[in-house]
Amino acid sequence: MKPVLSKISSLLLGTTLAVTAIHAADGELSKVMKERGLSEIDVIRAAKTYNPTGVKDKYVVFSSGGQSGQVIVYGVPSMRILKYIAVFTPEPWQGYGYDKDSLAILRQGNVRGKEINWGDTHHPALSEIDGKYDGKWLAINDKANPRIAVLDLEDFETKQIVPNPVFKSNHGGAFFTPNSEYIIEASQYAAPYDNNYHSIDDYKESYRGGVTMWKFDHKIGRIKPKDSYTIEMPPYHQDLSDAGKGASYGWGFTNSFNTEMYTGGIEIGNPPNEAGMSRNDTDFLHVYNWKKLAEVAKDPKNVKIVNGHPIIPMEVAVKNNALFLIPEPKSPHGVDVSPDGKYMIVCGKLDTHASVYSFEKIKKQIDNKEFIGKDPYGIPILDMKKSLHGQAELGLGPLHTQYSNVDGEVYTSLYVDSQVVKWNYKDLKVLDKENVHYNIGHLAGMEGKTSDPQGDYIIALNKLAIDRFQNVGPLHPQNHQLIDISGKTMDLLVDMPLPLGEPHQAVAIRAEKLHPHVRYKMGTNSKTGKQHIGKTLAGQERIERDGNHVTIYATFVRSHINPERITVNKGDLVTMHMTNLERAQDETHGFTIGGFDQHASLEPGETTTMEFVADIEGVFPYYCTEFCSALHLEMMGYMMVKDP
Ligand code: CUK
Ligand code: CUA
Repeated sequence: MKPVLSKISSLLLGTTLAVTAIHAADGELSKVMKERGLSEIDVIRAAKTYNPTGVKDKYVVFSSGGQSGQVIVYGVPSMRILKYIAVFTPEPWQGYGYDKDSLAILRQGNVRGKEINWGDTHHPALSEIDGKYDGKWLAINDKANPRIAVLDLEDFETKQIVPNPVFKSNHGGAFFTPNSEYIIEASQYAAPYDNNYHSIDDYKESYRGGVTMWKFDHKIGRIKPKDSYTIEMPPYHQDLSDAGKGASYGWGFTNSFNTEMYTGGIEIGNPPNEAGMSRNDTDFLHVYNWKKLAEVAKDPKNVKIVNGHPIIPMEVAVKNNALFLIPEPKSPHGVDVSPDGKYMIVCGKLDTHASVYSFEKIKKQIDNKEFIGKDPYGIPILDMKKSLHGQAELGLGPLHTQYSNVDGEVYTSLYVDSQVVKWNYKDLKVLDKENVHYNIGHLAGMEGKTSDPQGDYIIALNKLAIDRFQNVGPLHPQNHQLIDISGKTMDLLVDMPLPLGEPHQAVAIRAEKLHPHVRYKMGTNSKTGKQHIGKTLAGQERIERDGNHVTIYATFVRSHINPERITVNKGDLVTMHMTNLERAQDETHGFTIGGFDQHASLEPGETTTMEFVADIEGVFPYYCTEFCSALHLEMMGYMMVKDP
């Protein structure tokens, strides 16, 4: 036992005193290891992820919540969950979607006038300055109802949802350009831009893919739809994207599949043609100069307007030397730009190789107008071989790649082999493989796709863990596995079950870069960041009536809701502005009135509004829902609804 104990102690504390203390605990440690069946390496791994109470994590991870429509926040290396952020779906604790102000955010996401309370989040993205995370904003896409949401990392709340006016699904977002000038959102399944019926027989003529470049105002953290544009692309299914940086600054890269333009084409009762979407040997990497196209889009002559949104037609993009195709391995997943922007690594599920494209080689062909032909839509095609730095044989089902702090060293997920492979994309040599739990999709490095990757860890994002945790029925938890990459070989440290939707992608940032505030300026509408129209200070509480509209200006402070009695007539519209007057940072109050499907969470200093029609007669106690003081239960009142 001695060697491992001193290893652990120096790992943990590194002082002679500590060594002595741990040696004193020798007997206890051996006993625990024996009782729990732990090996020495288990204990070391545990020590590498254990945070004693009060100790905080080095990194903060923002993970897609998949079908939950949320974002999950957790710490690394402890893998402790810190928050679920409601984005595309109502969230009861935070009152998201249950009070008027947050409902207004959720309803920004209406699609063609329809209320959508569901989302399929895939790819979170942190805002960047000079290709590095700045800890200010987070964006995430909803694949199902193509939308992008923007979250503020000052309070970890959703501030804006922008539906895509022309796409019918997306997958290639969200990705920030290196100075957060734009957020890239590429479509997924080709569909008509307008909202009309188009026969599938007209697929090649009227269905389209595309990439929307959402103009982002980094200062205020909002997308500006009016200054945004979409690059029309052929009806291939567009896929994951990435923004060039450094050497490739100004360019964007988007994968695609189904360049066969297979649309089923079957009669009911016949088996589908499995090879339909996999007939070709390659698909196309789309390469576009968003910087140039942003200028092109400013001239109204260059765009066509669909659903009020400017589209740059393919021929205009081609004429401006700003759109090209390069063959890429079939059914690609990730296109991942290197920290210096000189290389793009593309992996396709149906090819055992990772393909490393050289931007220099691509640029040379573009500058020399050296093309091997055009696709059916007139887009110039570059030679694949001439664009490649090289290929590396990694294994079965390579998907996504993350960079580390060691030059040339990358980590790629292998879906079919259920492995993470460490390799060098410059000399194309495989260095190590680590078995992970099956069904790995993305993997997350620490700032692993910025111009300043940190190394340290890789998180394998695995789907549906059938045997790693207690059986909780046929729907299984997801599994995020933390891997130590600081050594010569990888070492899998710990599994974390996540009982939310598919993990898809996660992004990790150094915790020291985040500076969330702990309370709001008194009377703030957290959704807008501005002073709330319903801000109410102590002594200003009142109930106003205007016809059948009753407006209540209420305050919350331990341990009273003021007013404590509200009488309204059946059928009245009730608007209740609520201000939490507290200054202490953990004095959140909640508010609900039973029977009206209302709930609000009021953080210190926050004002929020709930609004409902008092359409049933009776007596309705209302109360604070957060255990806020010894007199929390007493923090209540009555709403009486009478039939006039
Ligand atoms: S992902 Cu969206 S299908 Cu490989 Cu980015 Cu999971
Ligand atoms: Cu306020 Cu409980």
